[in-house]
Amino acid sequence: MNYNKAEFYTSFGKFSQIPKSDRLEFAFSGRSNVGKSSLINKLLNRKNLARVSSMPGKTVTINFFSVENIYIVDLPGYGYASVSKSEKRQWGSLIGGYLDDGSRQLALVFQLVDMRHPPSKDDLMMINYLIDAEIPFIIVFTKADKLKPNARKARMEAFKTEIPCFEDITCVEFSAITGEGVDELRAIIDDISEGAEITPPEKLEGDTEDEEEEYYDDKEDISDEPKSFGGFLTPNRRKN
Ligand SMILES: Nc1nc2c(ncn2[C@@H]2O[C@H](COP(=O)(O)OP(=O)(O)OP(=O)(O)O)[C@@H](O)[C@H]2O)c(=O)[nH]1
Ligand SMILES: [Mg+2]
Repeated sequence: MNYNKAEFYTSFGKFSQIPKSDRLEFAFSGRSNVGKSSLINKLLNRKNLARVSSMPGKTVTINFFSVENIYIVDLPGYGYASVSKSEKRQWGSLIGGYLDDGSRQLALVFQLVDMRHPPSKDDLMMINYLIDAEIPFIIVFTKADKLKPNARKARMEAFKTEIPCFEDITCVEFSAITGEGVDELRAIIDDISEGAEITPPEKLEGDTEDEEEEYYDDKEDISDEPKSFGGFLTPNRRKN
């Protein structure tokens, strides 16, 4: 994938505004200020394509960036203390609507966690949600440049007990300053997007009875299986 070909596509403030999915989507989730926009800029080799906020929590929009045949999706950050109740509600229905929409071709969620601190309550809520909803995800530990080697080792050790199903989750250590981890993230996206079959949205609606039947047959085949793309499987709590 040529990440230099990225363009800002569009921004949505309401779930109902988001058009049907016509490409694989890779979404970046995490609390406000964790470094989502910085990571996306690094990934796409751009200084300020995804706006890095000086005022965290101010923008409650989902931002789509187009790269070749995929979308990179910058989700609004959560957990910002001075956000009003109505803004929190807006956030909840936007993110909830997006992640719950089974018709989207959501290939993978990158759940960002600040490497310097234990995961927040909201981080754990997101991780538990992703596990329970069987949405494939990996964890990206951000701001790796801010920790000295010993402190970093200690944090990585602590995450093993702080994060549920840790041993089953793929983790990448990342820094937007040094670029550590960016090749690994690109390789993950490349792997998934090269192997995936894209379903155009018209097909989902079923123009003919046969096509519709075929679509529902397909759905039945996978209904009992956790969602999986390119080898990333969400951890299955029930086996524990
Ligand atoms: N040292 C260091 N600073 C970082 C890194 N990533 C982000 N930052 C800084 O952290 C702050 C927040 O970064 P953003 O990328 O705007 O965070 P965000 O998750 O997009 O925040 P919201 O859009 O509010 O949800 C900025 O001041 C960045 O410069 C990193 O890897 N290392
Ligand atoms: Mg941001």
